[in-house]
This record gives sequence, C-alpha cells and structure tokens, in this order.
Amino acid sequence: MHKTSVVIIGGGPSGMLLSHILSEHGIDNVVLEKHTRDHVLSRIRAGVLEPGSVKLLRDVGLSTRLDKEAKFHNGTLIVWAGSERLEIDTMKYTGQPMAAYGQTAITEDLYDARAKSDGVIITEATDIMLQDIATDEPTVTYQKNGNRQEIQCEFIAGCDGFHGVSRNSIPVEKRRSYEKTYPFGWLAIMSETKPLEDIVYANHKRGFALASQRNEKLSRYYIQCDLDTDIKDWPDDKFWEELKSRFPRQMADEIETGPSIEKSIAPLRSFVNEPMRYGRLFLAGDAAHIVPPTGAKGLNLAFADVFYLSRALERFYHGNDSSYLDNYSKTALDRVWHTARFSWNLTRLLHRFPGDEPFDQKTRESELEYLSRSEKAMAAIAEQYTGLPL
Ligand code: FAS
Ligand code: PHB
Repeated sequence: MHKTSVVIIGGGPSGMLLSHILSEHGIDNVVLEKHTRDHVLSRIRAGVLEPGSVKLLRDVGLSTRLDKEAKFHNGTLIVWAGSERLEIDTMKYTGQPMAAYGQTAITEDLYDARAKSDGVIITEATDIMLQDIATDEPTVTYQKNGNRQEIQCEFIAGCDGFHGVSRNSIPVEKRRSYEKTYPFGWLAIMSETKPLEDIVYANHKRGFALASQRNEKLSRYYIQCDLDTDIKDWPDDKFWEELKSRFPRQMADEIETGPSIEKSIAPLRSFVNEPMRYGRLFLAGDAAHIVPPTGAKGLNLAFADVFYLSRALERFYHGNDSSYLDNYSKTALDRVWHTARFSWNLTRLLHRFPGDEPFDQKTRESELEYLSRSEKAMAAIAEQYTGLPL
C-alpha cells in the first residue's frame, strides 16, 4: 500500500508535464504508465508548439533544449489551386512565433527532468483500476511484475490518452461524448532530409498535404489518404511523387527526397468528453478530447489542460482554495470546444471529401482566396492558430 497526493495515469506528455509541475510545487505524485519509457519515446506525433505552450515550458524550467533546437516560424503557409499561396502570419497579427519542436523531444525532456528530480514514474504498470473516485479517498490498483499494488491518494489525473482507462471509469450515465470521424486519414513519412523553410499546408484537388520538420536535417510530411490505405502500397518513391504533385511546382522542386525512417497512417477524429471531472478524477489531454491534427492543436490543448489542472491543484494544496478545481472542467472545456471547432473548420477547408461536388472545391478555393485578401479574416485565423491566451 502506498500513499500519495495525486496519482497520474499515463506517462505521455500530459501526465509527465503535470507530474513535473506538481513536484515543482512540492505536491507528491506518482505516474503509472502501462508501457516502457522506450516505447513511449518511440512514438512520433506532434511537431508544432503554440507560443503559450513554449511559455509554459519555459516557466516551468523545461525549455533549455527547446530554446536551442526548436525552429521558430513567424508564419505558416497555405498553398492551393496549384499556385496560390497565403501566410498565416502569426508574428504580424499576434506578435508571436510558432515553434517546430517534436513531441518526441518534449517527452524525452520530460522524462529526463523527472529522472533528475527522482520523480516516481512506474512504467509497465498494467491492469490499472480506479476505485472510489466519487469519494474523498480514491485508490488506484495496478499490476507490476506479477504483483497487485494499491495506492491511496487524494486526486487522480487521467492522462492516459484516448484508449486509456480513466475516461471510462466515469459512470456512463455521468458522462457524454461528442464525436466526428473523417472519411480519410494522413499517411505520414519521416526522412533525414533538409525540410522546406516553412511549414506548408496544401489544399489540392488530389487531396491535402503538409510539409513540416523536426530540425534542419529531419523532415516530416503528410498526405491525405483513404481510410483503407495499405501502407505496403506506398513505397517511398510513390509517396514522394504524390506529395510533390500536391504542391506548386516551384515548391515541389525544393522538396529534398530520401529514404523514409518512419512511415505510418493516422486516422482523423474529433472527440470531446464532458465533463472533464468526476469526483476526485480529473481528465487532461487526449483522455478527454481528440482534435484532427490539421491545426497542430492536439498536444497544445493537452498542455493547456495541464496548465489549468496544475494551477487548480496548487491553489488547493497551498491556497486552501478548491474553486479552481471546481471550475476546472468548464475552464478547460471552453478552450477545448474553441479548439475543436477551429481544427474541424481547418480540416474542412483543406481536405477533399469523398462525394465532393466540383462546387465544394470551388467554394474552398474561394474561401482561401478571400482569406488571402482580407486583413480581418487573416487576423482571426492567426489568432486561433496561435491559440487563445491561457
Ligand atoms: P498520449 O496518448 O500521448 O499519452 C497517454 C499515455 O498513457 C501513453 O503513454 C499510454 O501508453 C498511456 N496509457 C494509455 N492507457 C493506459 C492505461 N490504461 N494505464 C496506464 N497508462 C496508459 N497532435 C498534434 O498537435 N500534431 C500532430 O501532428 C499529431 N499527430 C498525432 C498522430 C497520432 C498517431 C496520434 C495518436 C496523435 C497525434 N497528435 C498530434 C495528438 C498527440 O500529439 C496528442 O495530443 C498527445 O499525444 C496528447 O498527449 P497525452 O494526453 O499525454 O496522450
Ligand atoms: C507536424 O510537424 O507533425 C505537424 C505540423 C502541423 C500540423 C500537424 C502536424 O498541423
């Protein structure tokens, strides 16, 4: 039997950032992660940080490597109709840059920081069960090395992602979810090649494409693909040819190709679970919501939840004030719905949908043309792309 203040389920970016911040405030916590550290760090996911996420990482002392290695961009490009282009100029309209810095690097930084401060991160903790979450004395049990363990705590943070156990520990009659699935996925490639100068979203009649990066020698590219796509049907040269066909000629000629070091297909989904709190259980990150990666929001939204939840727990333990905990779900969901709407809308604008009429593509191109011409419309997009202030 162990005791701690907060048990954090999930050792991904949400759980590890929450663990770091709570420890910085002297709040005891234990992280239970079902996989090994190496497995968690082997995942390739998000690549772009909002200024608010960069500030949060700087404020909690986690930006040494980020400030050395991240590539800061004053804007992100959108190209369409084979030759047109516009810039979501976040520097001009919000005075802040976006940062290209991979989720893998952030998670490595988090694991290193927790190891340095002797954080209690229990990996390969399986068959996790949450008990008495509606009481003031919840417990968490788990299997480790064949033994059943139990931890008594005061709060549980469900940071175990979309397929985790936390959300479903809330009685089904006490929660409601909202979901939208998209009739396509993203086929992703990582290659040790020089990336394009900018992050570029492409709307093309053959489908969406995205050019991104992890550093000066590591490129990340995506193309929209059918849901039943078999990755075996996509050798590297076929991927590069299709990717280039979706960018304006001059930009396509700048794309440096090379062997893939990773190739995967991710489905797109919008999902929101309400509420994000039940009793002493608080959900954060993908455990509570999923947004399509079109707006580079998933990881940033997870960090916003962690900011609100860590502040609420700090006020409870050090300010004897539970009002931030009581308001957590509403505060977090306000931002979640704003971000879910923005990500859905950008996905609608930039992708081709099966069953589209020519009219649909023409109206998308007209909307992009309007965006490129209207300072007011562009300011609105830039404000949403950088993320509203925390
Ligand atoms: P995570 O899913 O990252 O972490 C949850 C952790 O909990 C995992 O380590 C898991 O092993 C663990 N866990 C699960 N069940 C458990 C259990 N029962 N017990 C204990 N531990 C358990 N976002 C972007 O912004 N841009 C992108 O390009 C992008 N691409 C993505 C591609 C893919 C394939 C996926 C799945 C997501 C992508 N995302 C992207 C979103 C992603 O970055 C998430 O927003 C981010 O990982 C959220 O972090 P967490 O909330 O920590 O959830
Ligand atoms: C990435 O670099 O992986 C990335 C960038 C922007 C997005 C999604 C993913 O919108």
